[in-house]
Amino acid sequence: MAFKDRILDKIRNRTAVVGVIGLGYVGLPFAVEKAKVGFHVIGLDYNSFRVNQINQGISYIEDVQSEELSGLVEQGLIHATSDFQSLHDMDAIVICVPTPLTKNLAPDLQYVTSVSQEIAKRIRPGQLISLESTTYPGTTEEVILPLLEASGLKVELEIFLVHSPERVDPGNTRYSTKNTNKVVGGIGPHSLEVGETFYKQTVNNVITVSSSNAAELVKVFENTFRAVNIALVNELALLCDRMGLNVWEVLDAAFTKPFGIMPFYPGPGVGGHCIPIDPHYLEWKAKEFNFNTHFIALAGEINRKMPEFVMEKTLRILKKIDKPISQVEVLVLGVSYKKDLPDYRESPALEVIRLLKETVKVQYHDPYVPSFDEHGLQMTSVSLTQEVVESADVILILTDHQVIDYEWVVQSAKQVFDTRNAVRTLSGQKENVTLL
Ligand code: SAJ
Repeated sequence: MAFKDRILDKIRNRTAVVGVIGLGYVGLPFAVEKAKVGFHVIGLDYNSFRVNQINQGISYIEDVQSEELSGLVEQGLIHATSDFQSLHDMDAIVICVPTPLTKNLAPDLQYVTSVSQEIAKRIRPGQLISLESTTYPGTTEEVILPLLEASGLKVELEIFLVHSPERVDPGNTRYSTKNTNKVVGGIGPHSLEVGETFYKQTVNNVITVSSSNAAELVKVFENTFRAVNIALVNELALLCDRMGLNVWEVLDAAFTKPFGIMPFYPGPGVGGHCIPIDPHYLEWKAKEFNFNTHFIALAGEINRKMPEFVMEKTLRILKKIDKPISQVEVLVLGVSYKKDLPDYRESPALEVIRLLKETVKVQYHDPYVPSFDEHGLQMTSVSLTQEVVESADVILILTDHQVIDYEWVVQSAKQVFDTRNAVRTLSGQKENVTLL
C-alpha cells in the first residue's frame, strides 16, 4: 500500500499540504487549527473578498481571531486562493461547502458536485478527500466517489475518501474545532485509517464509524434531534398561549428535573443554515426507502409556523391600542438567527418583519446587523435611542442579544412583546411585557 503509507507519513510528520475548500464558519476555523500544529494550509474559496481578507490576516468569522490568523499567514502556514489548480498541490482536501435546500425542500448538492468535479480533474494518487458538509446518508459513496473515480484512480488503493461531519456551534466559546469530538467514516478501511490519522493531528477525540453513510447519518440525526425538540417546545408555546399559561415558567420548572431532560426554548422560529435545512436532507433520502420521517416533517411544519404566530400575537397586542392600525409603529429588536451573532441567514425575524409590514410600520434595531437586503426587504438598523424606544407602540424582541439593556427598554417602552424571554432576569416591573 505505497500510496497509503506515503500519505500517512506526510500526515504524521505534518508535511502533508492541507486543502480546505469553502472558507466559512466551518472551513476557516478548521484551516487555523491545522496551521497551528504546523501543516501548510491552502484555503480555496470562489469568493475573492474572503480570499483577500484571509491573505491580509483579517478574519470575517466570529470564532476566528484576526491576530491568530494573521500570525499564521505571516508564517506562510495559511494561504488562500480562488485557483482550482491549487488542488493538485494538496495532499488532504477537506470539503466545507454549503449544502442548501431547493425551494421545495430537496437537497441542493450543486457546490459539492462542482467541487468534486474540480478535484477529479486534478486528482493524483495519494490524496485524501474528506467531505465535512452536512448531507444525506449516501452522498459520499453515491455522488462523490463516482466523480472522483471517473479520473481512473481507485478509491482505497490510490485515493482515500471519508465523511467527517462538521460540528461547529457558531458563537460557542466552550467547544472549538479542537475539543469537539469528531466522527469519521470511510469508504473502506484504508480510507478510514487515513482519515482518522488526519483528524487525530488536531482533534482531541476522533470517533470512527463503519462507513461514510453512518457518519453522514450521525450528523443529520444530531440536527434532527434539535429541530424536533425545538418544535416540541414551540408547540407547547402555542398550546400555553391558548391555555393562558406561561410556557417559560413551565419549561424552567420542567428543566429542574436533574435527569432525563434537556433544555430547549420556544422562539419566533428556527434560523441558521443547519437546523431548518439539514433534517430535510434525511427526509428526502428516506423516501427512496419508501419511508416517511414524520418527526422531521412535523418539526419543520411547526417551526416554520412560528413567525406567523408571532405576527398574529403582535396584532392581538396592537388591537388594544387606540390608534388606526395603519399608524401603529413596531420596533423589532434583533434580526440575527440567534443571539450575539451577526448572521441573519434563514432568520425567522426577517419573515416576521415581512408579515408585519403588510399591516403596520416596522423598523428594527440590531447592533450586529447594520442593514440587510433579504426576503424582498431592504432595511437599515435604527439607533436605539430613548425617543425611538418611547415612540414605538410595541417593541418586539426577536433575538435576545446580550448587549441590549432590557431593563431600560422595558422601563421606557409602551409595550414589549418578548419572544425569547430576554427579560427573564429583570427584577423591576414588567406589566407592559407580553411573553411568547
Ligand atoms: N433555537 C430555538 N430554541 C432552542 C435552540 C435553538 O428556538 O432551544 C433556534 C435558534 O434561535 C436558531 C435555531 O434554533 O434560530 C438554530 O439554533 P442552533 O444553535 O441549534 O443552531 P446553529 O445552526 O447555530 O448551530 C447548530 C449547532 N448548535 C448546537 O448544537 C447548540 C449544531 O447543531 C451544529 O453543529 C450546527 O448547528 C451545524 O453546523 O449543524
